[in-house]
Amino acid sequence: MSSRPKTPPPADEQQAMMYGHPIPENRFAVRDLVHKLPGVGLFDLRRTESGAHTCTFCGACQKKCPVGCIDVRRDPSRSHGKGKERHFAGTITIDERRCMTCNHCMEACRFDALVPTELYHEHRRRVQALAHETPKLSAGHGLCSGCSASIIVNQVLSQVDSHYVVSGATGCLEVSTTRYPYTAWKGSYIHTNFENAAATLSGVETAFRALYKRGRLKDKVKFIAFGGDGGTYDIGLQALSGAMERGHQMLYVCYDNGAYMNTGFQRSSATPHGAWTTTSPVGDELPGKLGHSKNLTEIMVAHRLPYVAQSSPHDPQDLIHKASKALAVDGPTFLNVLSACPRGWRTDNDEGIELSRLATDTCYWPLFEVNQGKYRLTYRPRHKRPLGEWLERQGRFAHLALPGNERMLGQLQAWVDEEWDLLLRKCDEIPESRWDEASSRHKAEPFVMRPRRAHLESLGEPLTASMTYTALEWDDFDWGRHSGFADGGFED
Ligand SMILES: Cc1ncc(C[n+]2csc(CCOP(=O)(O)OP(=O)(O)O)c2C)c(N)n1
Ligand code: SF4
Ligand code: SF4
Ligand code: SF4
Repeated sequence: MSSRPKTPPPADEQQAMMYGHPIPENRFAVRDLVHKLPGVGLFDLRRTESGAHTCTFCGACQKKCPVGCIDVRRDPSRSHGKGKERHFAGTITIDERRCMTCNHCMEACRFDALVPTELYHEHRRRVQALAHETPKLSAGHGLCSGCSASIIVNQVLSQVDSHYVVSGATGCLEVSTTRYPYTAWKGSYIHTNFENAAATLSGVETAFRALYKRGRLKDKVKFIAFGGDGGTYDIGLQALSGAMERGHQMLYVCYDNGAYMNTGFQRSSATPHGAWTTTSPVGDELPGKLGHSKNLTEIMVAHRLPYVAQSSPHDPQDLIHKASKALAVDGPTFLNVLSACPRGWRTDNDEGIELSRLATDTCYWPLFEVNQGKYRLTYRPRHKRPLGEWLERQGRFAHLALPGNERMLGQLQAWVDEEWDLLLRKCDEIPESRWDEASSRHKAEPFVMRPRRAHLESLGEPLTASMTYTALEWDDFDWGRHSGFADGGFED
């Protein structure tokens, strides 16, 4: 094995490896692009014959971008004329590195002002090729519809180009993808106990290292562990900490859905303050979970790992780039990824990706990385949204809108603001108070939380965990034929 830790190549070198040339750095103004970088970026502004651009800086493209990479600002002081002669001035800033070439911005533009360049088409071909590549987790697994866990696995494993061994901690992802005698995993997969995914993998990695040393193995193998927040923040923390401290070459991915979902929504130390779970019920005695969630990403940073990052599957460019960086390191790395759970969050199945974006736009779940100890924010929302916008869409928080719970809502918002400011300082970013005073709605006017009617109506009923199968289906199931239970197998 080579000496470790090995630094991943710088971002532009990685892009050069992927695309043959670096993607233009971070943010740029289309204005600048037109004048200074013709044909280099992904987008261009359409111009009339007289050379005037056709953009009205209306912001429709910004609203439609699912990953939030467009920032439009109209400059009224430089806009002039009337009716058809009206000319608008402003800036469009596009963070091209997170663009996933979905076309939504261009489809939203009524003036066909935003046009794709050749580079956009090339980039789109590559994104589509990646998406159409055979996923490493096959269809037909038993995860609920709308569960983000499988999306996370496929995005992370899309960056593995060698043999790999996955160790899966017991949890929804594990039980739903390995129902005996079937498996949804296309590579080597070890089912480990709830608490020891990292310990099992460190043993496997050590065994492979011994085989390399003796010359009995030549091919490189990647080692990746997946665990839910219960298996990572709580019960597997000791095994994880040990594996990271010993410096095993492995990437540990926590898919954080904020509770022990598989066993019927019990609170974990990742459960947000105020959330309903079956062990933090809402009633006369308790208003949901007491206390804020543990900051596991910071705990992993404190292990002085070469690479630690926080990401979310709604932004595939962010997650796959972080996975590729982490996998390039010959040492221990860690990714904490937000994972929407429609069952436990009490939402519709199709809301997970949108809610994940809202979690980053409210700064509940910031996207950042710590590369060789250096913090970098990888997404800064143009408008920091009030936390209530994320909470009101989830049934597990509906009670926070009831009279008497205002204090808890305020506490949650204050906690998010404090954590966000702390992170901004670590990342050497402008404090929120100076970012854009007018852009933070909750600072300008108090936010009133309005959960959906269905969420409010369900508050009166005792909320219980309901399993994927109905009781009838459980009874009908032929255990003897399909599982290990009948012949004395174990449940884990
Ligand atoms: C030592 C031990 N305690 C409890 C269990 C029961 N159990 C299996 S999965 C699970 C919840 C897993 O939660 P999490 O890790 O958050 O993953 P999720 O189900 O949310 O995907 C529990 C409590 C177990 N298998 N082993
Ligand atoms: S590119 Fe189109 S949608 Fe975007 S701000 Fe300009 S006119 Fe509006
Ligand atoms: S193509 Fe999609 S991801 Fe890229 S800027 Fe437009 S809306 Fe955003
Ligand atoms: S209960 Fe939640 S985490 Fe588990 S499979 Fe269903 S959606 Fe995914």
